[in-house]
Amino acid sequence: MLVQRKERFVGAILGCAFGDVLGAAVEMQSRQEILLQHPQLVRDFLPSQQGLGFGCYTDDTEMTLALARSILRKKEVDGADCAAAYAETFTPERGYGRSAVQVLTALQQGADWLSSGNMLFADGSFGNGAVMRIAPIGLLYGLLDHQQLYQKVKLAVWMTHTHPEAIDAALLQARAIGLMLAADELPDAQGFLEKLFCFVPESTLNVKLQGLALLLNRFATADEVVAEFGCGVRSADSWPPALWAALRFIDDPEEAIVQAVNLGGDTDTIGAMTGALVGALHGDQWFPTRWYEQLENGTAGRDELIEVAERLAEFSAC
Ligand code: F2R
Ligand code: MG
Ligand code: MG
Repeated sequence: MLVQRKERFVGAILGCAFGDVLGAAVEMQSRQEILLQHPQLVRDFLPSQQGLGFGCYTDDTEMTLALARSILRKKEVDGADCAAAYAETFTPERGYGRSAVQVLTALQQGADWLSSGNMLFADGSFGNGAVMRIAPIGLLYGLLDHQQLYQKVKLAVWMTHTHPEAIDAALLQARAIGLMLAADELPDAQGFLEKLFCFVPESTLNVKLQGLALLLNRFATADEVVAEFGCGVRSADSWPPALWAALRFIDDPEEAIVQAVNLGGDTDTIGAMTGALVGALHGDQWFPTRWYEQLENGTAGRDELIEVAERLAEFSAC
């Protein structure tokens, strides 16, 4: 498997956007509801349920793009600048979480990024808004040692997510993206999970990873994955299913994203996380034409996502 590095950066960023758009139209519908309406599974973009234009992405991709832009302008992960970038980019119509809306509005009004992450929840948000946007960190820094990667992740998410579960999920997704980017053959699922177990031995997410390993080992069905994790907005409920889809359908990136979205629940976000993982492995040669052509391409659309991904790849080579 000889996919070039730059193509993998593009694959991860566009993979995130494809999963986001594919899932957005059915976000928060259960798997049963989706299957009732789409017995052949959701495989094509659908009209938005939030009044966004056809093919438009949501907060998942918007925040990923904002994080990438911040890193490119500062040439490092700068917490204050990340917060400014999220606030500048914030488009409420793209469907943000309740706490995220409050925090980003406060940041626009000059709130301190070091304390903004505890505005709505005293213990911080455990929502998946940190892990959904972490692809740029995974691509650039995913193979750093634990402490170094933890610091980068924390700087990128602290202004919105201070809960340990949200930070650990983002840390694991960043590591997983780094491992996908570095792989020169299709990773074996159990070996891949072993590397993640070792990375966060103390995290509560390790229990989830062990459950995931058992499900993958016995080729469990999508229904069983939903029963095990729930697939809701909580980081621990949605990131393991995204990793499941990526590892279970590791040789078929399009199918991985389709299966991720059709789990139901937080579909755009599960799709975005799976898309970033499989894109970092497979690069940009697998994109379904219909997704590629229908992804929004105005300001901050497809072409800009590709350009930013390529600039990240160039930055990573410096
Ligand atoms: N929010 C959505 N989609 C539904 C909105 C659709 C749209 N507004 C419409 O107009 O129809 N999607 C996006 O939000 C998720 C990412 O959320 P994030 O950034 O983590 O936000 P937040 O607000 O921090 O957390 C989300 C919810 O989780 C619960 N929660 C979090 N921490 C909690 C805690 N410590 N205690 C109790 N509950 C907690 C709350 O219900 C939060 O609102 C992604 O799905 C993205 O696509
Ligand atoms: Mg979203
Ligand atoms: Mg979502």
